[in-house]
Amino acid sequence: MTEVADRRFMSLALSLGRRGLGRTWPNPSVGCVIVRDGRILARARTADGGRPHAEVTALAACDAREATAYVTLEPCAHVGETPSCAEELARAGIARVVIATTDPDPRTAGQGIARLKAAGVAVETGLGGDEAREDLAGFLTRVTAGRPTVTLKLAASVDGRIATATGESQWITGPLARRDVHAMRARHDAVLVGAGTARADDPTLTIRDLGQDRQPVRIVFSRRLDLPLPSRLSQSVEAAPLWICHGTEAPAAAVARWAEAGARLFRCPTEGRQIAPAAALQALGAAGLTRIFCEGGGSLGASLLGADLVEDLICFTAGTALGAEGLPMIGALGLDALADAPRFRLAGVRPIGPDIRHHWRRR
Ligand code: AOF
Ligand code: ZN
Repeated sequence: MTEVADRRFMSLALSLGRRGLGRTWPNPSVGCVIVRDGRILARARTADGGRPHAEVTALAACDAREATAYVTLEPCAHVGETPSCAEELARAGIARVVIATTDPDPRTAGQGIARLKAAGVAVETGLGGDEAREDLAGFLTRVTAGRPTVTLKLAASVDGRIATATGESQWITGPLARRDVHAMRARHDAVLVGAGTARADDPTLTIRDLGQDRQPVRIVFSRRLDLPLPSRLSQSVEAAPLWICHGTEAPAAAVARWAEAGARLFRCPTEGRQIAPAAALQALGAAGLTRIFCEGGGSLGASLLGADLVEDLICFTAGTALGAEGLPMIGALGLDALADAPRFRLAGVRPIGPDIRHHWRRR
């Protein structure tokens, strides 16, 4: 097989895997393509909810004897509710496996590769590795650091304001940007807002108009759990799960009321006037989340940025100016030196209707 063909099939596996982002947590969304004599026999990604694994689905769809399997993550070595993918690949008679990146899950961590090799399968690792690690960053971070990755979405005027001094903030960016935001929500496991945003906007935080059959979890950080009840969030718990991270000082009565309303509650330590963001993310990682999409507001954004917990920044800019009296899109960071400012590198820039979208990635 030529290198060009290897790259082409791995790139197909990567794009299959990307289609499952936001749909497979707590598991990674893995892509798998099975090829013989340059012809694709089967292709699959990890199923919604995380099982069956990509390899199992692909193997079930073809006779894979003497074929090559392209997988974006090392096939698993453990027997769980699905069989070990490494063993299933070997048993199916696969001759060669091309792996983009290894799986740090301690149940696999190299043992998937070892099992394949022990069974006489040729194994190559690393093709498409950078791209795979980018796509699978949420899962890899959950396994190696115990927390999900965070994408922080901002939308503001050219002078970085999200509202006038009176708090008027609706429709700064246009309808196409809003649609784009909904598509981004769909590629994350959960959507997160702070208590201020939940109170001011009374949002639903569901995905609409995209034919979406699977809703991300909705999360609110509210230190005192003083959120209005009922609200659009509480009235839509049937449509999408609602999780609330609250501080230790939240009144027991409020905790009970929200549990009654169908929310899942996480008691978190506080740091000043905020929920301690690192501790809250650890709790959410333990609950299985791998990718969180944070939509503000400014204090929550600042708290996540200040703790260096933002992997990706998506910033929409609208062609308007709101002036120094407008509300800034990021709250106080308490910085003295420029050297301490969080740094991002540009990963993409695109006009979205009348607005601009910048994608920044952590350095
Ligand atoms: C694969 N192919 O498509 C995925 C894998 O709970 P389980 O038994 O489903 O195992 C989850 C682990 O399997 C997960 O932590 C990760 O290491 C691996 N995910 N592996 O071979 C797949 N999604
Ligand atoms: Zn597996």
